[in-house]
Amino acid sequence: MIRKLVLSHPSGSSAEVYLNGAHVTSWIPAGDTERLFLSRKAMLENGKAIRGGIPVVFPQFADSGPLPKHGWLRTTEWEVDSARQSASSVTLFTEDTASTRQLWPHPYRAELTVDLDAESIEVSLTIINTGAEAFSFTSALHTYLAVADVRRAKLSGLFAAQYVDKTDNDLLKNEGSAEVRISCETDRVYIDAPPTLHLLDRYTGRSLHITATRFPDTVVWNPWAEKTKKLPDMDNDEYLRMICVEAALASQPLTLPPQQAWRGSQKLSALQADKPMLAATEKIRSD
Ligand code: TA6
Repeated sequence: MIRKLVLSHPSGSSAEVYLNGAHVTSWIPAGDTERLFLSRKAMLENGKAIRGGIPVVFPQFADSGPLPKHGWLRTTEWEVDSARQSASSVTLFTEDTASTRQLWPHPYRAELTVDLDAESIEVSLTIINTGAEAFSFTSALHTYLAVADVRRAKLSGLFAAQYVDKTDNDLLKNEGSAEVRISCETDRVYIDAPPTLHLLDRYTGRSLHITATRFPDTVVWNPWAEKTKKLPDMDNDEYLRMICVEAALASQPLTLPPQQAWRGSQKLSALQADKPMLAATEKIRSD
């Protein structure tokens, strides 16, 4: 049976975390509605990757090497560290096994901590090299954010950042726009991106601050219509309801010496107070 934890904060905010993948699938800030996208067709089964929420990617981002795409932590059943669990916070962990060592011969411990506050959620991934030799890895928190209509969302903070355009032969480009908008298949790795971004859903007026720590890159992904049809765990129209803004360590692998730890995090903060003002401003601009 697939196991899920429910976190709740006295303010009324809540989050859900599946042990399969240490996968956050829901985040509802206080007085708000769902902020993470989860596909209607997501496979909520042990050993299956979940389409939506916050998949944990390690030790390989995407198909950048010989390992399974995005690694295996997203399909691994994690354990709860009961000494680090409260109503609004939890730490899960997983370690190497004989079968992971067959794929990748390195001992490790991964920990994922989810901290829920009234208007924010912070997800932190710690990788510990428990072996006697250094290893290199890439990683991401592959966050799927919910939007009412991705065509009316805009992501600010990436102006002038260099990115690898995976939909255009991996060409290196410069972001020329102050606001990234999605109007076709988008798959970009922004290299050494600014740590704080702002996502505005112009349809609802809701917005989010997205802050990454020690994940130097940002991945922006939307499969758009054609690719979505090929994804068995996503409905045809659902690409309109999501945008992935991923905290990533993707462009350059990180080398972790033996017995050392690396910790990276992504914090999402809901900006409800700005909502009426932003909605009004956006309405005036788009009229
Ligand atoms: O992070 C973007 C990406 O690497 C895309 O290229 C796309 O394939 C996406 O991840 C989803 O991958 P998945 O294996 O979950 O279908």
